Amino acid sequence: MACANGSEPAARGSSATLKVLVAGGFGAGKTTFVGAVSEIEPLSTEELLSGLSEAADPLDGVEAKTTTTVALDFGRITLDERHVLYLFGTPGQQRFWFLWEELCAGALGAVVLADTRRLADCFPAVDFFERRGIGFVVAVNEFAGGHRYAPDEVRDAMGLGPEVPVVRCDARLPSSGTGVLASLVHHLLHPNDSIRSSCRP
Ligand SMILES: Nc1nc2c(ncn2[C@@H]2O[C@H](COP(=O)(O)OP(=O)(O)OP(=O)(O)O)[C@@H](O)[C@H]2O)c(=O)[nH]1
Ligand SMILES: [Mg+2]
Repeated sequence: MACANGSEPAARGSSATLKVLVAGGFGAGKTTFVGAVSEIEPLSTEELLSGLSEAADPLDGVEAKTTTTVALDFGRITLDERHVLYLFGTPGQQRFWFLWEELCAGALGAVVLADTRRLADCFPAVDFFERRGIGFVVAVNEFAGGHRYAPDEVRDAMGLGPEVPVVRCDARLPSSGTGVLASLVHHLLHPNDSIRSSCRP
């Protein structure tokens, strides 16, 4: 398994760092997800949304949103005494997408958060990871008031292959986020499994 620096896991006695990206469309819940699962106070780079940015990234469905990530989110999970997982949340607004290239260096895999009220917003993240051969899972963040779709309905709407896990989550809940990460690890270890999960992590 590759590590954050692209090398093999460290030898017995030393530690290995693993890097996972949390991506998705504007306002899909990336910062919330990283903050919920991180064992440390997450690093976030939130700035107030301006009226000008709303022209480029409409707030339809996320009207309560007042800030946006302008660089990255960063969190950490210690898996055991030798393995530490670093989580990097990507910025959602299109004008910051150039940062994704830097953020994905050495990434093991990715979580693509989807908001079914604005499903197309996560297509660029799916394309980004597919083009780079980075394994990912799609986690449908179920917002209050949004229609609850079955994972296979989301898979079909997104044109995903059967091997890409689609799971449902609540980005605010640590247990739910951990379940999503477990799905990702399973997918990375068994990329050809035809997973058609309908379980909520
Ligand atoms: N009801 C509900 N609200 C959520 C959930 N996840 C996130 N939110 C709220 O949705 C808003 C957007 O969440 P963020 O975590 O900032 O989204 P983001 O994807 O990081 O946004 P950008 O960085 O601007 O692209 C916040 O007000 C969250 O509190 C969820 O699962 N359910
Ligand atoms: Mg954010």
